[in-house]
Amino acid sequence: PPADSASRNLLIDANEAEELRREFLQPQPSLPSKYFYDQTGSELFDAICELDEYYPTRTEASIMQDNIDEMVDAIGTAGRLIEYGSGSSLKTRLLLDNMYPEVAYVPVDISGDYLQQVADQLRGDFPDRRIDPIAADFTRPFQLPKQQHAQSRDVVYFPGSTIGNFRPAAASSLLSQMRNQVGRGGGLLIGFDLQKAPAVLEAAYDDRRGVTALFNLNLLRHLNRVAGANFQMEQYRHVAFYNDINHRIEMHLESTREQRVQLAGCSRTIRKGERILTEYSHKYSMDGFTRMAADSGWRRESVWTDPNEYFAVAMFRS
Ligand code: AVI
Repeated sequence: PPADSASRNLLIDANEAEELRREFLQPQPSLPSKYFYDQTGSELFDAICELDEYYPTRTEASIMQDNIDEMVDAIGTAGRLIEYGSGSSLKTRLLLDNMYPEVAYVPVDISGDYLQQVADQLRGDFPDRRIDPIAADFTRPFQLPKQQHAQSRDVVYFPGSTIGNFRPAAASSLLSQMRNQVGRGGGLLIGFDLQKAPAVLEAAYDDRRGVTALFNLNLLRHLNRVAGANFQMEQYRHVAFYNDINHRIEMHLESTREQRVQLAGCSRTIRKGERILTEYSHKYSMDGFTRMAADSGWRRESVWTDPNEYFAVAMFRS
């Protein structure tokens, strides 16, 4: 079949190739944000987190630091902390150091080898803590092993304002999936970015040193490598702006000339000045987020923020 032959020699599977073609061939072309994160992209993202302008990472870390006692009490004395998209688990070390000893840690990540490596390291560093990794794509329903004790509770941990990178409908369905996973009485500890002055937001996504621009452009290089694309990186420029109707940062790559692009077995013309959408990063109000979570079956129990009210970490109960 044409789709399969077109996908031959690609380092992505047929579903991913299909998703790429679907998004790229829309009247407003877009590319899935997950392709930011190859080795180079992950390193660039780490560099973004260190930038003066990029406040979310350090603000969330300080909120955690300042309220860790209340947070571990809200998680509870027994059960599991299930982290969606755990990656290096670096930000979770504070919780691992402080949570009640009967709370197991369940990192969930799509990259199985890396997950095992991280889990081994954590077992060495936290020898008294149960570490039960699960290799899964958390954007699709996945099975958790049954809890051993009836009194134990499951709490999903979803830090980093990653929820903001999902479109509203997908964010809602992810929140519902989490609710179904933990069942009645379960918890959700989640970080989300708050609405603020557009100038602060735009600086965070278009930094002076151009690290975010490189991060955005690297997506093209990644697709050239894994998806048979022929993007000319030097013919695109990074564009990031705040859309204050939809309350989101939008990142695009704008073509500086007309060109024909091949990708995953399809091709299209990109006009001079045309933009390819690469990411949304939604910014919420406290009430707006609480309402969205409520519609997915979550009641807010506590919320912690920083003195500027730039970022929030909230605990919900189902
Ligand atoms: C991973 N995610 C929460 C980041 C964000 O802020 O939306 C990704 C990012 N994009 C550009 N800078 C950072």
